[in-house]
Amino acid sequence: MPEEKKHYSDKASIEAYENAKKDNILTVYDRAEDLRPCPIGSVGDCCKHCGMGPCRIPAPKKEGEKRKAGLCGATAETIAARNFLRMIAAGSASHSDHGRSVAEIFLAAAKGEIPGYKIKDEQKLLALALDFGINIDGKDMKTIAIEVGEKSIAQFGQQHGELLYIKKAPEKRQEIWRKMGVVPRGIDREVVEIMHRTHMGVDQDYKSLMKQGTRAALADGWGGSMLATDLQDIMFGTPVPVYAEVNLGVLKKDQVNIVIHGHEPLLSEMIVVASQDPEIKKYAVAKGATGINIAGICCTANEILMRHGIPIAGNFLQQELAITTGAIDAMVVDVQCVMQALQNVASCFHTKLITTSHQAGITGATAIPFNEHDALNSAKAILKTGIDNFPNRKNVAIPDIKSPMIAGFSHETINYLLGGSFRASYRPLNDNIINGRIRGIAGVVGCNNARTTCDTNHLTLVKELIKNDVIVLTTGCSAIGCGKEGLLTPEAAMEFAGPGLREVCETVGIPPVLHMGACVDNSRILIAATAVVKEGGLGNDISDLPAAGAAPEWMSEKAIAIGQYFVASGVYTIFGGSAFPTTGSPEFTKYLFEDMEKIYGGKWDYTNDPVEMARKMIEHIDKKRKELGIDKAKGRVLFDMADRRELA
Ligand code: NFS
Ligand code: SF4
Repeated sequence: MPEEKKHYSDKASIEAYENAKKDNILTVYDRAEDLRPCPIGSVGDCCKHCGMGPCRIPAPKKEGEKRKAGLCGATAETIAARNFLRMIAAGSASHSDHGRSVAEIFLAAAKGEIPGYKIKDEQKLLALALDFGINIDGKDMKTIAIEVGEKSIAQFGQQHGELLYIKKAPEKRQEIWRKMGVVPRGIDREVVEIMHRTHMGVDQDYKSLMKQGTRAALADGWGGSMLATDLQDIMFGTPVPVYAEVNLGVLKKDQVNIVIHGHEPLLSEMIVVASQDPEIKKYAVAKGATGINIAGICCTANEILMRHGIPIAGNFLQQELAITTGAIDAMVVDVQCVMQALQNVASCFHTKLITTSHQAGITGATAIPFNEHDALNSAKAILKTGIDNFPNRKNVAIPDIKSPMIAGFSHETINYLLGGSFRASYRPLNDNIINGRIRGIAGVVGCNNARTTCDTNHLTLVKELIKNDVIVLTTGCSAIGCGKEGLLTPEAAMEFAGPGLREVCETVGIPPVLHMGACVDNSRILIAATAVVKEGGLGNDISDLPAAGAAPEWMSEKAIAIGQYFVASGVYTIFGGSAFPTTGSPEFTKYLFEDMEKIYGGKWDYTNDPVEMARKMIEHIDKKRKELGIDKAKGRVLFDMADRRELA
């Protein structure tokens, strides 16, 4: 048995977890103690793609012993690669199906078929129309929006040619993809082709398999995810910096607490609107509450945080704990990362678990299917269910702990903040990278994993990076973890950042860790990286940048899809968590961890030690600085007055 590790690192969760324990309520870490991961499956050595298996083929214990193959003869490499591809398929499908839902609502909204949704960011609509090659001359907004909506939906079912977004990548990147034959045709097609090629007895060569894995992952990052982000921004507004609070302490004792959990902002946007309706507020007061408090969990939380400053109750491993406070009157879920254990925990309290997606049936939960044609009333019905439940509360124990944070760093906002309103640009960022005040850029993203202490890998890594003058872009549950720790404030620069990064943060007034949104918003990081390339002076491809990516506590299949599209976009990408899902096959793993770099300029890596992870990322950043010839500029460079004027 490994030594007992701490489960949570933040005080609110520790308190809530101990309370739950006292009441004999078991949550994810208790189950983790009871159920060990399979050592064979966790490293990719098990195939169950046909009825002759599952075939489990761990590496032989004795040296010189021949390794077994599956009944069909599938080797360890093929089995590990097929498993890896199916994770990419599931991850890409999840992000992209989210994107599809958004696109469908977008088109209906553009046509004026669904009241409640409209175009908020016309500027971004026009920019996207141009990206899509739509002629906008003399057309009104409605016509343009309809054309953008139709083109967007067509991206999913397109059978030939290239995804439209591919053209947003640096030229050199596009050439690499074309040369390798991995430019996605249509989003759905690439996912389906993975399922076909990983069926028993089809693709039997890991290099060939990984080509398709890459193509589907690119269809996610430069397809489904990017569409989701852009269309959401156009409908709900492109995020700008916003102040909010995070952690279980955002729940309120005297108000109706409605917690929104999952991933799609389509309904939650409406819930936010509905919660401000005077009639609904009155209804809550009539039931004895002083108001309605909306809070979020996971990526839906990030979506409504970014656009409205709605507080966040917690990240992935806090979902059950939030209910154990006894203060949640309704937890409203849609899709992805919603633990099946929630209903069990909810049944120990008064909490109503409400499932709103026709895609997510949840045994025991209340189903209130979201009807986009009558979105506001759907939202009101959900709120009323929560309000009606408020008087049923019993014991309430909310940890009085929360942290302030600034979120809302879209690519457009960063551009504006750095360059100023007269000439928005990444120039100052590039200059500060070149002169060495900023050593490099890191994307730290992704999940929490109950096989590690919640948030610890993220926080240790992020602190190491900013201490070494690496600016951090963050999304997903990682961003929420950083928020809890106070890293998403400008003050964090004073406390944790190295001298160069601190100076830039102070001058511009930004945190050293920038919250860029939900996991689909990793596409914002791709666009930001491309903007840095296009600004000039740092090479001509993403792979030239002093940049690296990490998912220090990965757990979901979506994380694997994200990892692969970052690698294929030229980024050194390192994962942490209890295991990496291919290490059972050393040859295939070497392909991912070494050979990929020769093809794409980016590669995978893995360590569960966050300090080591930081070291490796910084080493990569320094290598890139050297290749760019900007390694000499390092060291402390003070701002002179001209610099300050330039930045301010
Ligand atoms: Ni990303 Fe967001 Fe969190 Fe992981 Fe799940 S919520 S989409 S998958 S656990 S970061
Ligand atoms: Fe075993 Fe091959 Fe069937 Fe997989 S496909 S379960 S390796 S026989």
